[in-house]
Amino acid sequence: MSVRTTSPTSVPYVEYVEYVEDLSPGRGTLPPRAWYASSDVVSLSLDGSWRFRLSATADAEDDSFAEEGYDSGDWAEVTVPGHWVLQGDGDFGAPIYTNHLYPFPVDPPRVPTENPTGDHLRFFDLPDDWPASSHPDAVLRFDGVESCARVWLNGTDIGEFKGSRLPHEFAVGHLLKPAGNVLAVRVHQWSAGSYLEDQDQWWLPGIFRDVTLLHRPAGSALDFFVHASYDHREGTGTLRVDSEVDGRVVVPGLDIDTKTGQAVVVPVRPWTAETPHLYDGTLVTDGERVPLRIGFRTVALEDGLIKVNGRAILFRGVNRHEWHPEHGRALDLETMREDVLLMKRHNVNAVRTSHYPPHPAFLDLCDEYGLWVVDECDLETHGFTEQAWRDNPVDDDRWTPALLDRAARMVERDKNHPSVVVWSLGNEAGTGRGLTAMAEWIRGRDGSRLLHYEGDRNCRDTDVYSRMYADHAEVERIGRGLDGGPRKRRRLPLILCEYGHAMGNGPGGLADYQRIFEEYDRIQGGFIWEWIDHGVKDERYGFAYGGDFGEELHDGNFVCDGLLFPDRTPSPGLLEYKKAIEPVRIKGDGIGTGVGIDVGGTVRVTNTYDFADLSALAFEWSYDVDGEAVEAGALNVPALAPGESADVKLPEPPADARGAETRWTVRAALAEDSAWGAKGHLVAWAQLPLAGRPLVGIAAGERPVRDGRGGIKLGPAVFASRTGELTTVGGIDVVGPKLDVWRAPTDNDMGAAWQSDVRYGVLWRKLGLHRMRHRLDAVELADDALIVRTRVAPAASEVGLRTVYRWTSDGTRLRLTVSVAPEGDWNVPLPRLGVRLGLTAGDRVRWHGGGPGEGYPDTDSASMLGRWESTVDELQTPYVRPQENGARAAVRWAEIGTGPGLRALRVEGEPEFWFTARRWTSEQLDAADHLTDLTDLTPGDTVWVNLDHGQQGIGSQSCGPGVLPRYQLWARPAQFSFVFSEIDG
Ligand code: IPT
Repeated sequence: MSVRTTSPTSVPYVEYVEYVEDLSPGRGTLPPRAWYASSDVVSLSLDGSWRFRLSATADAEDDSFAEEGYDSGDWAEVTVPGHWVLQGDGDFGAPIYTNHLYPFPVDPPRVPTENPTGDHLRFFDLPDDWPASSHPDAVLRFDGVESCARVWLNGTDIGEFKGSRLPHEFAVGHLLKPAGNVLAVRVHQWSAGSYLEDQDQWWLPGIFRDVTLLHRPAGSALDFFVHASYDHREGTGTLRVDSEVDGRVVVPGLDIDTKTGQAVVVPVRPWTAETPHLYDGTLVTDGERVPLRIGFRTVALEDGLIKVNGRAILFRGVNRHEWHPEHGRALDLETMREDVLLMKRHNVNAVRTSHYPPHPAFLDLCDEYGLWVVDECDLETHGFTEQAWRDNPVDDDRWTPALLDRAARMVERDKNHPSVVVWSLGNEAGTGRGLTAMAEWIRGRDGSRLLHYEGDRNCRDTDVYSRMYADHAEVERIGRGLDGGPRKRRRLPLILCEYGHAMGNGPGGLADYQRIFEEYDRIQGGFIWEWIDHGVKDERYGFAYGGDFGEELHDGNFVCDGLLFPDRTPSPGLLEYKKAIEPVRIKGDGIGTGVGIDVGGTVRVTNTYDFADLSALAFEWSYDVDGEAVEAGALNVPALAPGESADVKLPEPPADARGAETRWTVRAALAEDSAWGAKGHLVAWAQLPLAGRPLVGIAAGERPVRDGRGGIKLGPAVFASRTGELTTVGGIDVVGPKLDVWRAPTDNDMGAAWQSDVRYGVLWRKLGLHRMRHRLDAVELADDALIVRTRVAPAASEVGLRTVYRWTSDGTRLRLTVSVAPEGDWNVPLPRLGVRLGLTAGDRVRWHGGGPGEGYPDTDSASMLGRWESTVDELQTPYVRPQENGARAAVRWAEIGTGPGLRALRVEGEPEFWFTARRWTSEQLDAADHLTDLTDLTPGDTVWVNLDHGQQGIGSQSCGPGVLPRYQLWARPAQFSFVFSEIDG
């Protein structure tokens, strides 16, 4: 073993681990090529259980384990694909979460001495059908190893590689034996490559994608490039398959049988994300038949727009990290399919593979089901922002070979996917010559797709102007072309490669973005950040996030910012997004005038797909009285072409609903089962108000009287005479109600620490809105009302809310009118404004209002008016870090009681209100860090109910703009009423 000095700091270093800090992408690997499976290539999956030994440093053990005959008897086992830190019950270290900080000293390319190193061993025999003659041509493929691996087969050192989420292949035929093969892989958590992989995610070392041995017969295809373009004027496709090895290309469905390298022009059905038509074909070489799935489409930048097949497209996208709560980034095919199906079912049409090429099978699914893909390279050097980007590898020529290697591995692997329409150089890597070199190489290799990189603000190397988290006003300005900027950029379309930060409750304002996207041609949509919460399943917490593994540096729950909860349950954010981006717009002729629709009017239906007509959808109307559909029928909507609208007549409304609130609900659903959704799956909908809700009005006949036992009686209610607080309504015990302005701040309320703009969640706590004091000024018994006067205010401040509760009754019902008059200089909006009351029992809720899920002022598009039912527990939205959640919007009335058909408290609102009920207080919710903090509470019997006149919007400030002014809840004089009664369900 030789020891030498590798750095000016004179650290003696062991040569056999020198490659770890070497800038080169690797040694011994084959040139990158297309990823494909062919029926003639016998393959042997080496996935499964591997022998495993963990060392604390890269040089703790020598490489004798790779030798044949080594006794690994006392080694542990890990599952491949997998990350060792998520296995071994804590014996194999733990995950680390940082957003952009490198969890090691920044001294590129050096990495810490503490460098967890996993030695992996796999023993295998060749299968019986393995063609002996093929040994010379066998290939060993690694689809993903984080972050650096050295490989030995049967004792021979075959090389090493970096580039975690990229494939690496070795020619191994000469080393294979029919039986008793030993594959040894040494994986280092940290390497020079780690500097290029500073994505906002868990650091998860391991062999996390498949390991496969492929035999390659003589005359196999090796590599090929399918060029399949579409001429929308002629309706023809041009197919040319370039193959490293000459052969024929056969596409029976198109009567094509031609030589590789030769172009054929035939009439075809094009591929689009909405109409993912694929033709099955075969590339036939002497030794191999490779199945092809060919999608004809042409991507171009034309008239300053991204066009596919001659038409501008609108991205309704998401950023997808690979995530599974137990397996990290080791995803199985079913999980990938679930992602694709969930996207399709929620009207998502595009995915940015943030921030690395995904498992290749995911792209097959995108081809098959139809999603536009921005395929992003495995590159991020975000941590260099901490030193003003000094020494950034992308601006240092020594790193360029590694960058080019990454670009090539992505492009070569994924070039045959019709779904991939844009290549992205990476994410948050600053700027530099290395990026330009990547862009130039990619353009030279594949001129058929566009190039993206958000960090290239001047669009020097890119084809689209890309931004992240730009606020609505700025996007609108760019839409109008008022953003200035370099000349090249002014001629380019804008996409938001990230927007709508889905951390915790939210994001808010999505529908407002969508309106802008649809209004301005130049804005071609965006990608929500992000698809799924990266919560780690954990016995202690339910789902763990940054800091839960004792990391010395971490970014907390910033890793839980997805539209799906870690277990892939859609969050309200995804439902909101689905509604905001629905591909059909349905509007009433009276919309905007407050009436929604003229009686017997028409609805205007607009097809906002880019390619599909509406023939796949069936429309239905229902006529709803007090939230219940009393009649429904089919609505005949023509199969409108993209962009077309039609006015469609609704039937005569049934006349017998006088005195009730009525509305039309129009739904567009799948007419037949499709590849991704069942017949009846709801795609788009609208509600059109007809007759408004009659006032609840009760005659205030009753007079409050002291009952001589310390109470005041008013109709069905009893109040505490000293405080004027309601204690019972009929037979129902009540605590409160009292004015309440506090909510457990959401991640979006709190905002991101680095943001310079006002963060209201921080100011709320500073002002003390979580510790409001209620001063009682008077309890007055008037002729027909009980009046309680108070002032609600936080300590140490002059601001306050004069609050008067006025109670009246008609004998059976009880009406509360709350009047609020702000005092002092309120320089923050209120979190909420309403009353909170406690009920000693109650587990079921029925309501007429928005549902079935939660809705806040800027997240209520998906909230459908109707009659809904739920348990109190099901009203809770399980945000991984607990925070305000679960409000039902626009509630007309709600009933909360015990068991179906049992006694319940009914609340009618005037006007409509936000309804929230939970088994813990807002203070307990606020104090909780994990869901288990709530479920572990000794459950009190009290159900806390918030009836809110107002709620502050949600916004997206956890990494983006705050709440739009129109959704802010500023303290203003307000008055609102509730009518309480006891009902026997
Ligand atoms: C942006 C990153 O690109 C993404 O990876 C993620 O970190 C996201 O933010 C926040 O969740 S970078 C942003 C700080 C501008």
